[in-house]
Amino acid sequence: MGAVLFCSNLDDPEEWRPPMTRLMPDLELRVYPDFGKAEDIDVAMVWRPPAEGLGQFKSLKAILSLGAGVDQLDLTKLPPGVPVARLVDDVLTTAMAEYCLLAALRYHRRLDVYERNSRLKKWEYHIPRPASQRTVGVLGIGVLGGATAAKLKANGFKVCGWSRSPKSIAGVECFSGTDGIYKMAAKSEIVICLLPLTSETRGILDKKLFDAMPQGSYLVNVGRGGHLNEDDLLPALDSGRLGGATLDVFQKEPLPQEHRFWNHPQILITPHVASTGGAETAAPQVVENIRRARAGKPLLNQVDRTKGY
Ligand code: NDP
Ligand code: OXD
Repeated sequence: MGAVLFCSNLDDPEEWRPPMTRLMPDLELRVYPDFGKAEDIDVAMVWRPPAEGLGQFKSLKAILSLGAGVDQLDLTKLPPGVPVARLVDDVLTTAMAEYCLLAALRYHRRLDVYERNSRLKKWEYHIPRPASQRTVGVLGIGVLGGATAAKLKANGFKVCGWSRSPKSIAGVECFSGTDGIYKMAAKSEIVICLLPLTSETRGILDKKLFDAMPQGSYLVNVGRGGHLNEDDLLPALDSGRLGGATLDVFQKEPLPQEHRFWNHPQILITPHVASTGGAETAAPQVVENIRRARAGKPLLNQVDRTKGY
């Protein structure tokens, strides 16, 4: 029986050990860098791989991401042929939909404006519009984008979505393909990015997209910092092309103290907390994947290493 490597600078292995051991009593969980003999390790649970990579673990049968995203693993540098799985967790999914609804409602009900006005003691009315007159566009309608679209819909918004493959989702106007994103943007007063970061989606939140959105629209980025062209955002906000941006993810995290985003009155920053998974709820799929890897079976939530998500 092999051992499982746990390697993360963000996650606490002692939160994972009890729920995993309950399901797999003979589990041997070894925490990086105290993993003993490298050849014992047959499964790696990682947020980011160690700096030297995972190449020394010659018996590796699976790499299990501790996140829903896998870009932080840099798939191109992982040992070839080893299957990679990501987390799909109801707690994480619900939290993400909740965050996106909150961000959309904040703009919809102009709380961003009232936050600024209250600091200026400014009494100014903005007559609310019904949510049914406001369209929210969701970039990426997979697990998280799909749940977010459903939550927005349930709260009365008109919802559009963009994905790589064409989709049909009741109550959501679906777009795909390279021109689909601009067609969707043209309708969307709030655009939420829930794409995975790949070579195709890097820098996708750029001037071209902002120019396609209605004047004064809002951006919510909960995908990855690499989706946003940072140099394009500030002129878009300063010119009024965009009315505001809610950013949870950044090219460099934590966001450096000197970064221009911190002081911008129309940017709301949250520290990559839009959603997190729970060890308790995610442990069953991780344990199932350890079993599957050892039995040579396909993994749950297996990533397509060629597509990058
Ligand atoms: P999924 O793989 O379930 O969904 C991804 C969606 O993006 C799919 O609809 C996919 O299209 C679409 N997509 C991918 N590439 C393209 C492309 N080139 N053009 C158009 N659409 C594309 O991922 P999740 O929903 O689970 O997660 C999305 C991302 O959310 C993660 O990768 C991660 O970066 C981020 N995240 C952020 C968190 C935070 O706290 N801020 C927490 C967790 C995740 P198709 O359906 O056709 O494949
Ligand atoms: C994830 C994240 O990918 O927290 O799970 O960003």
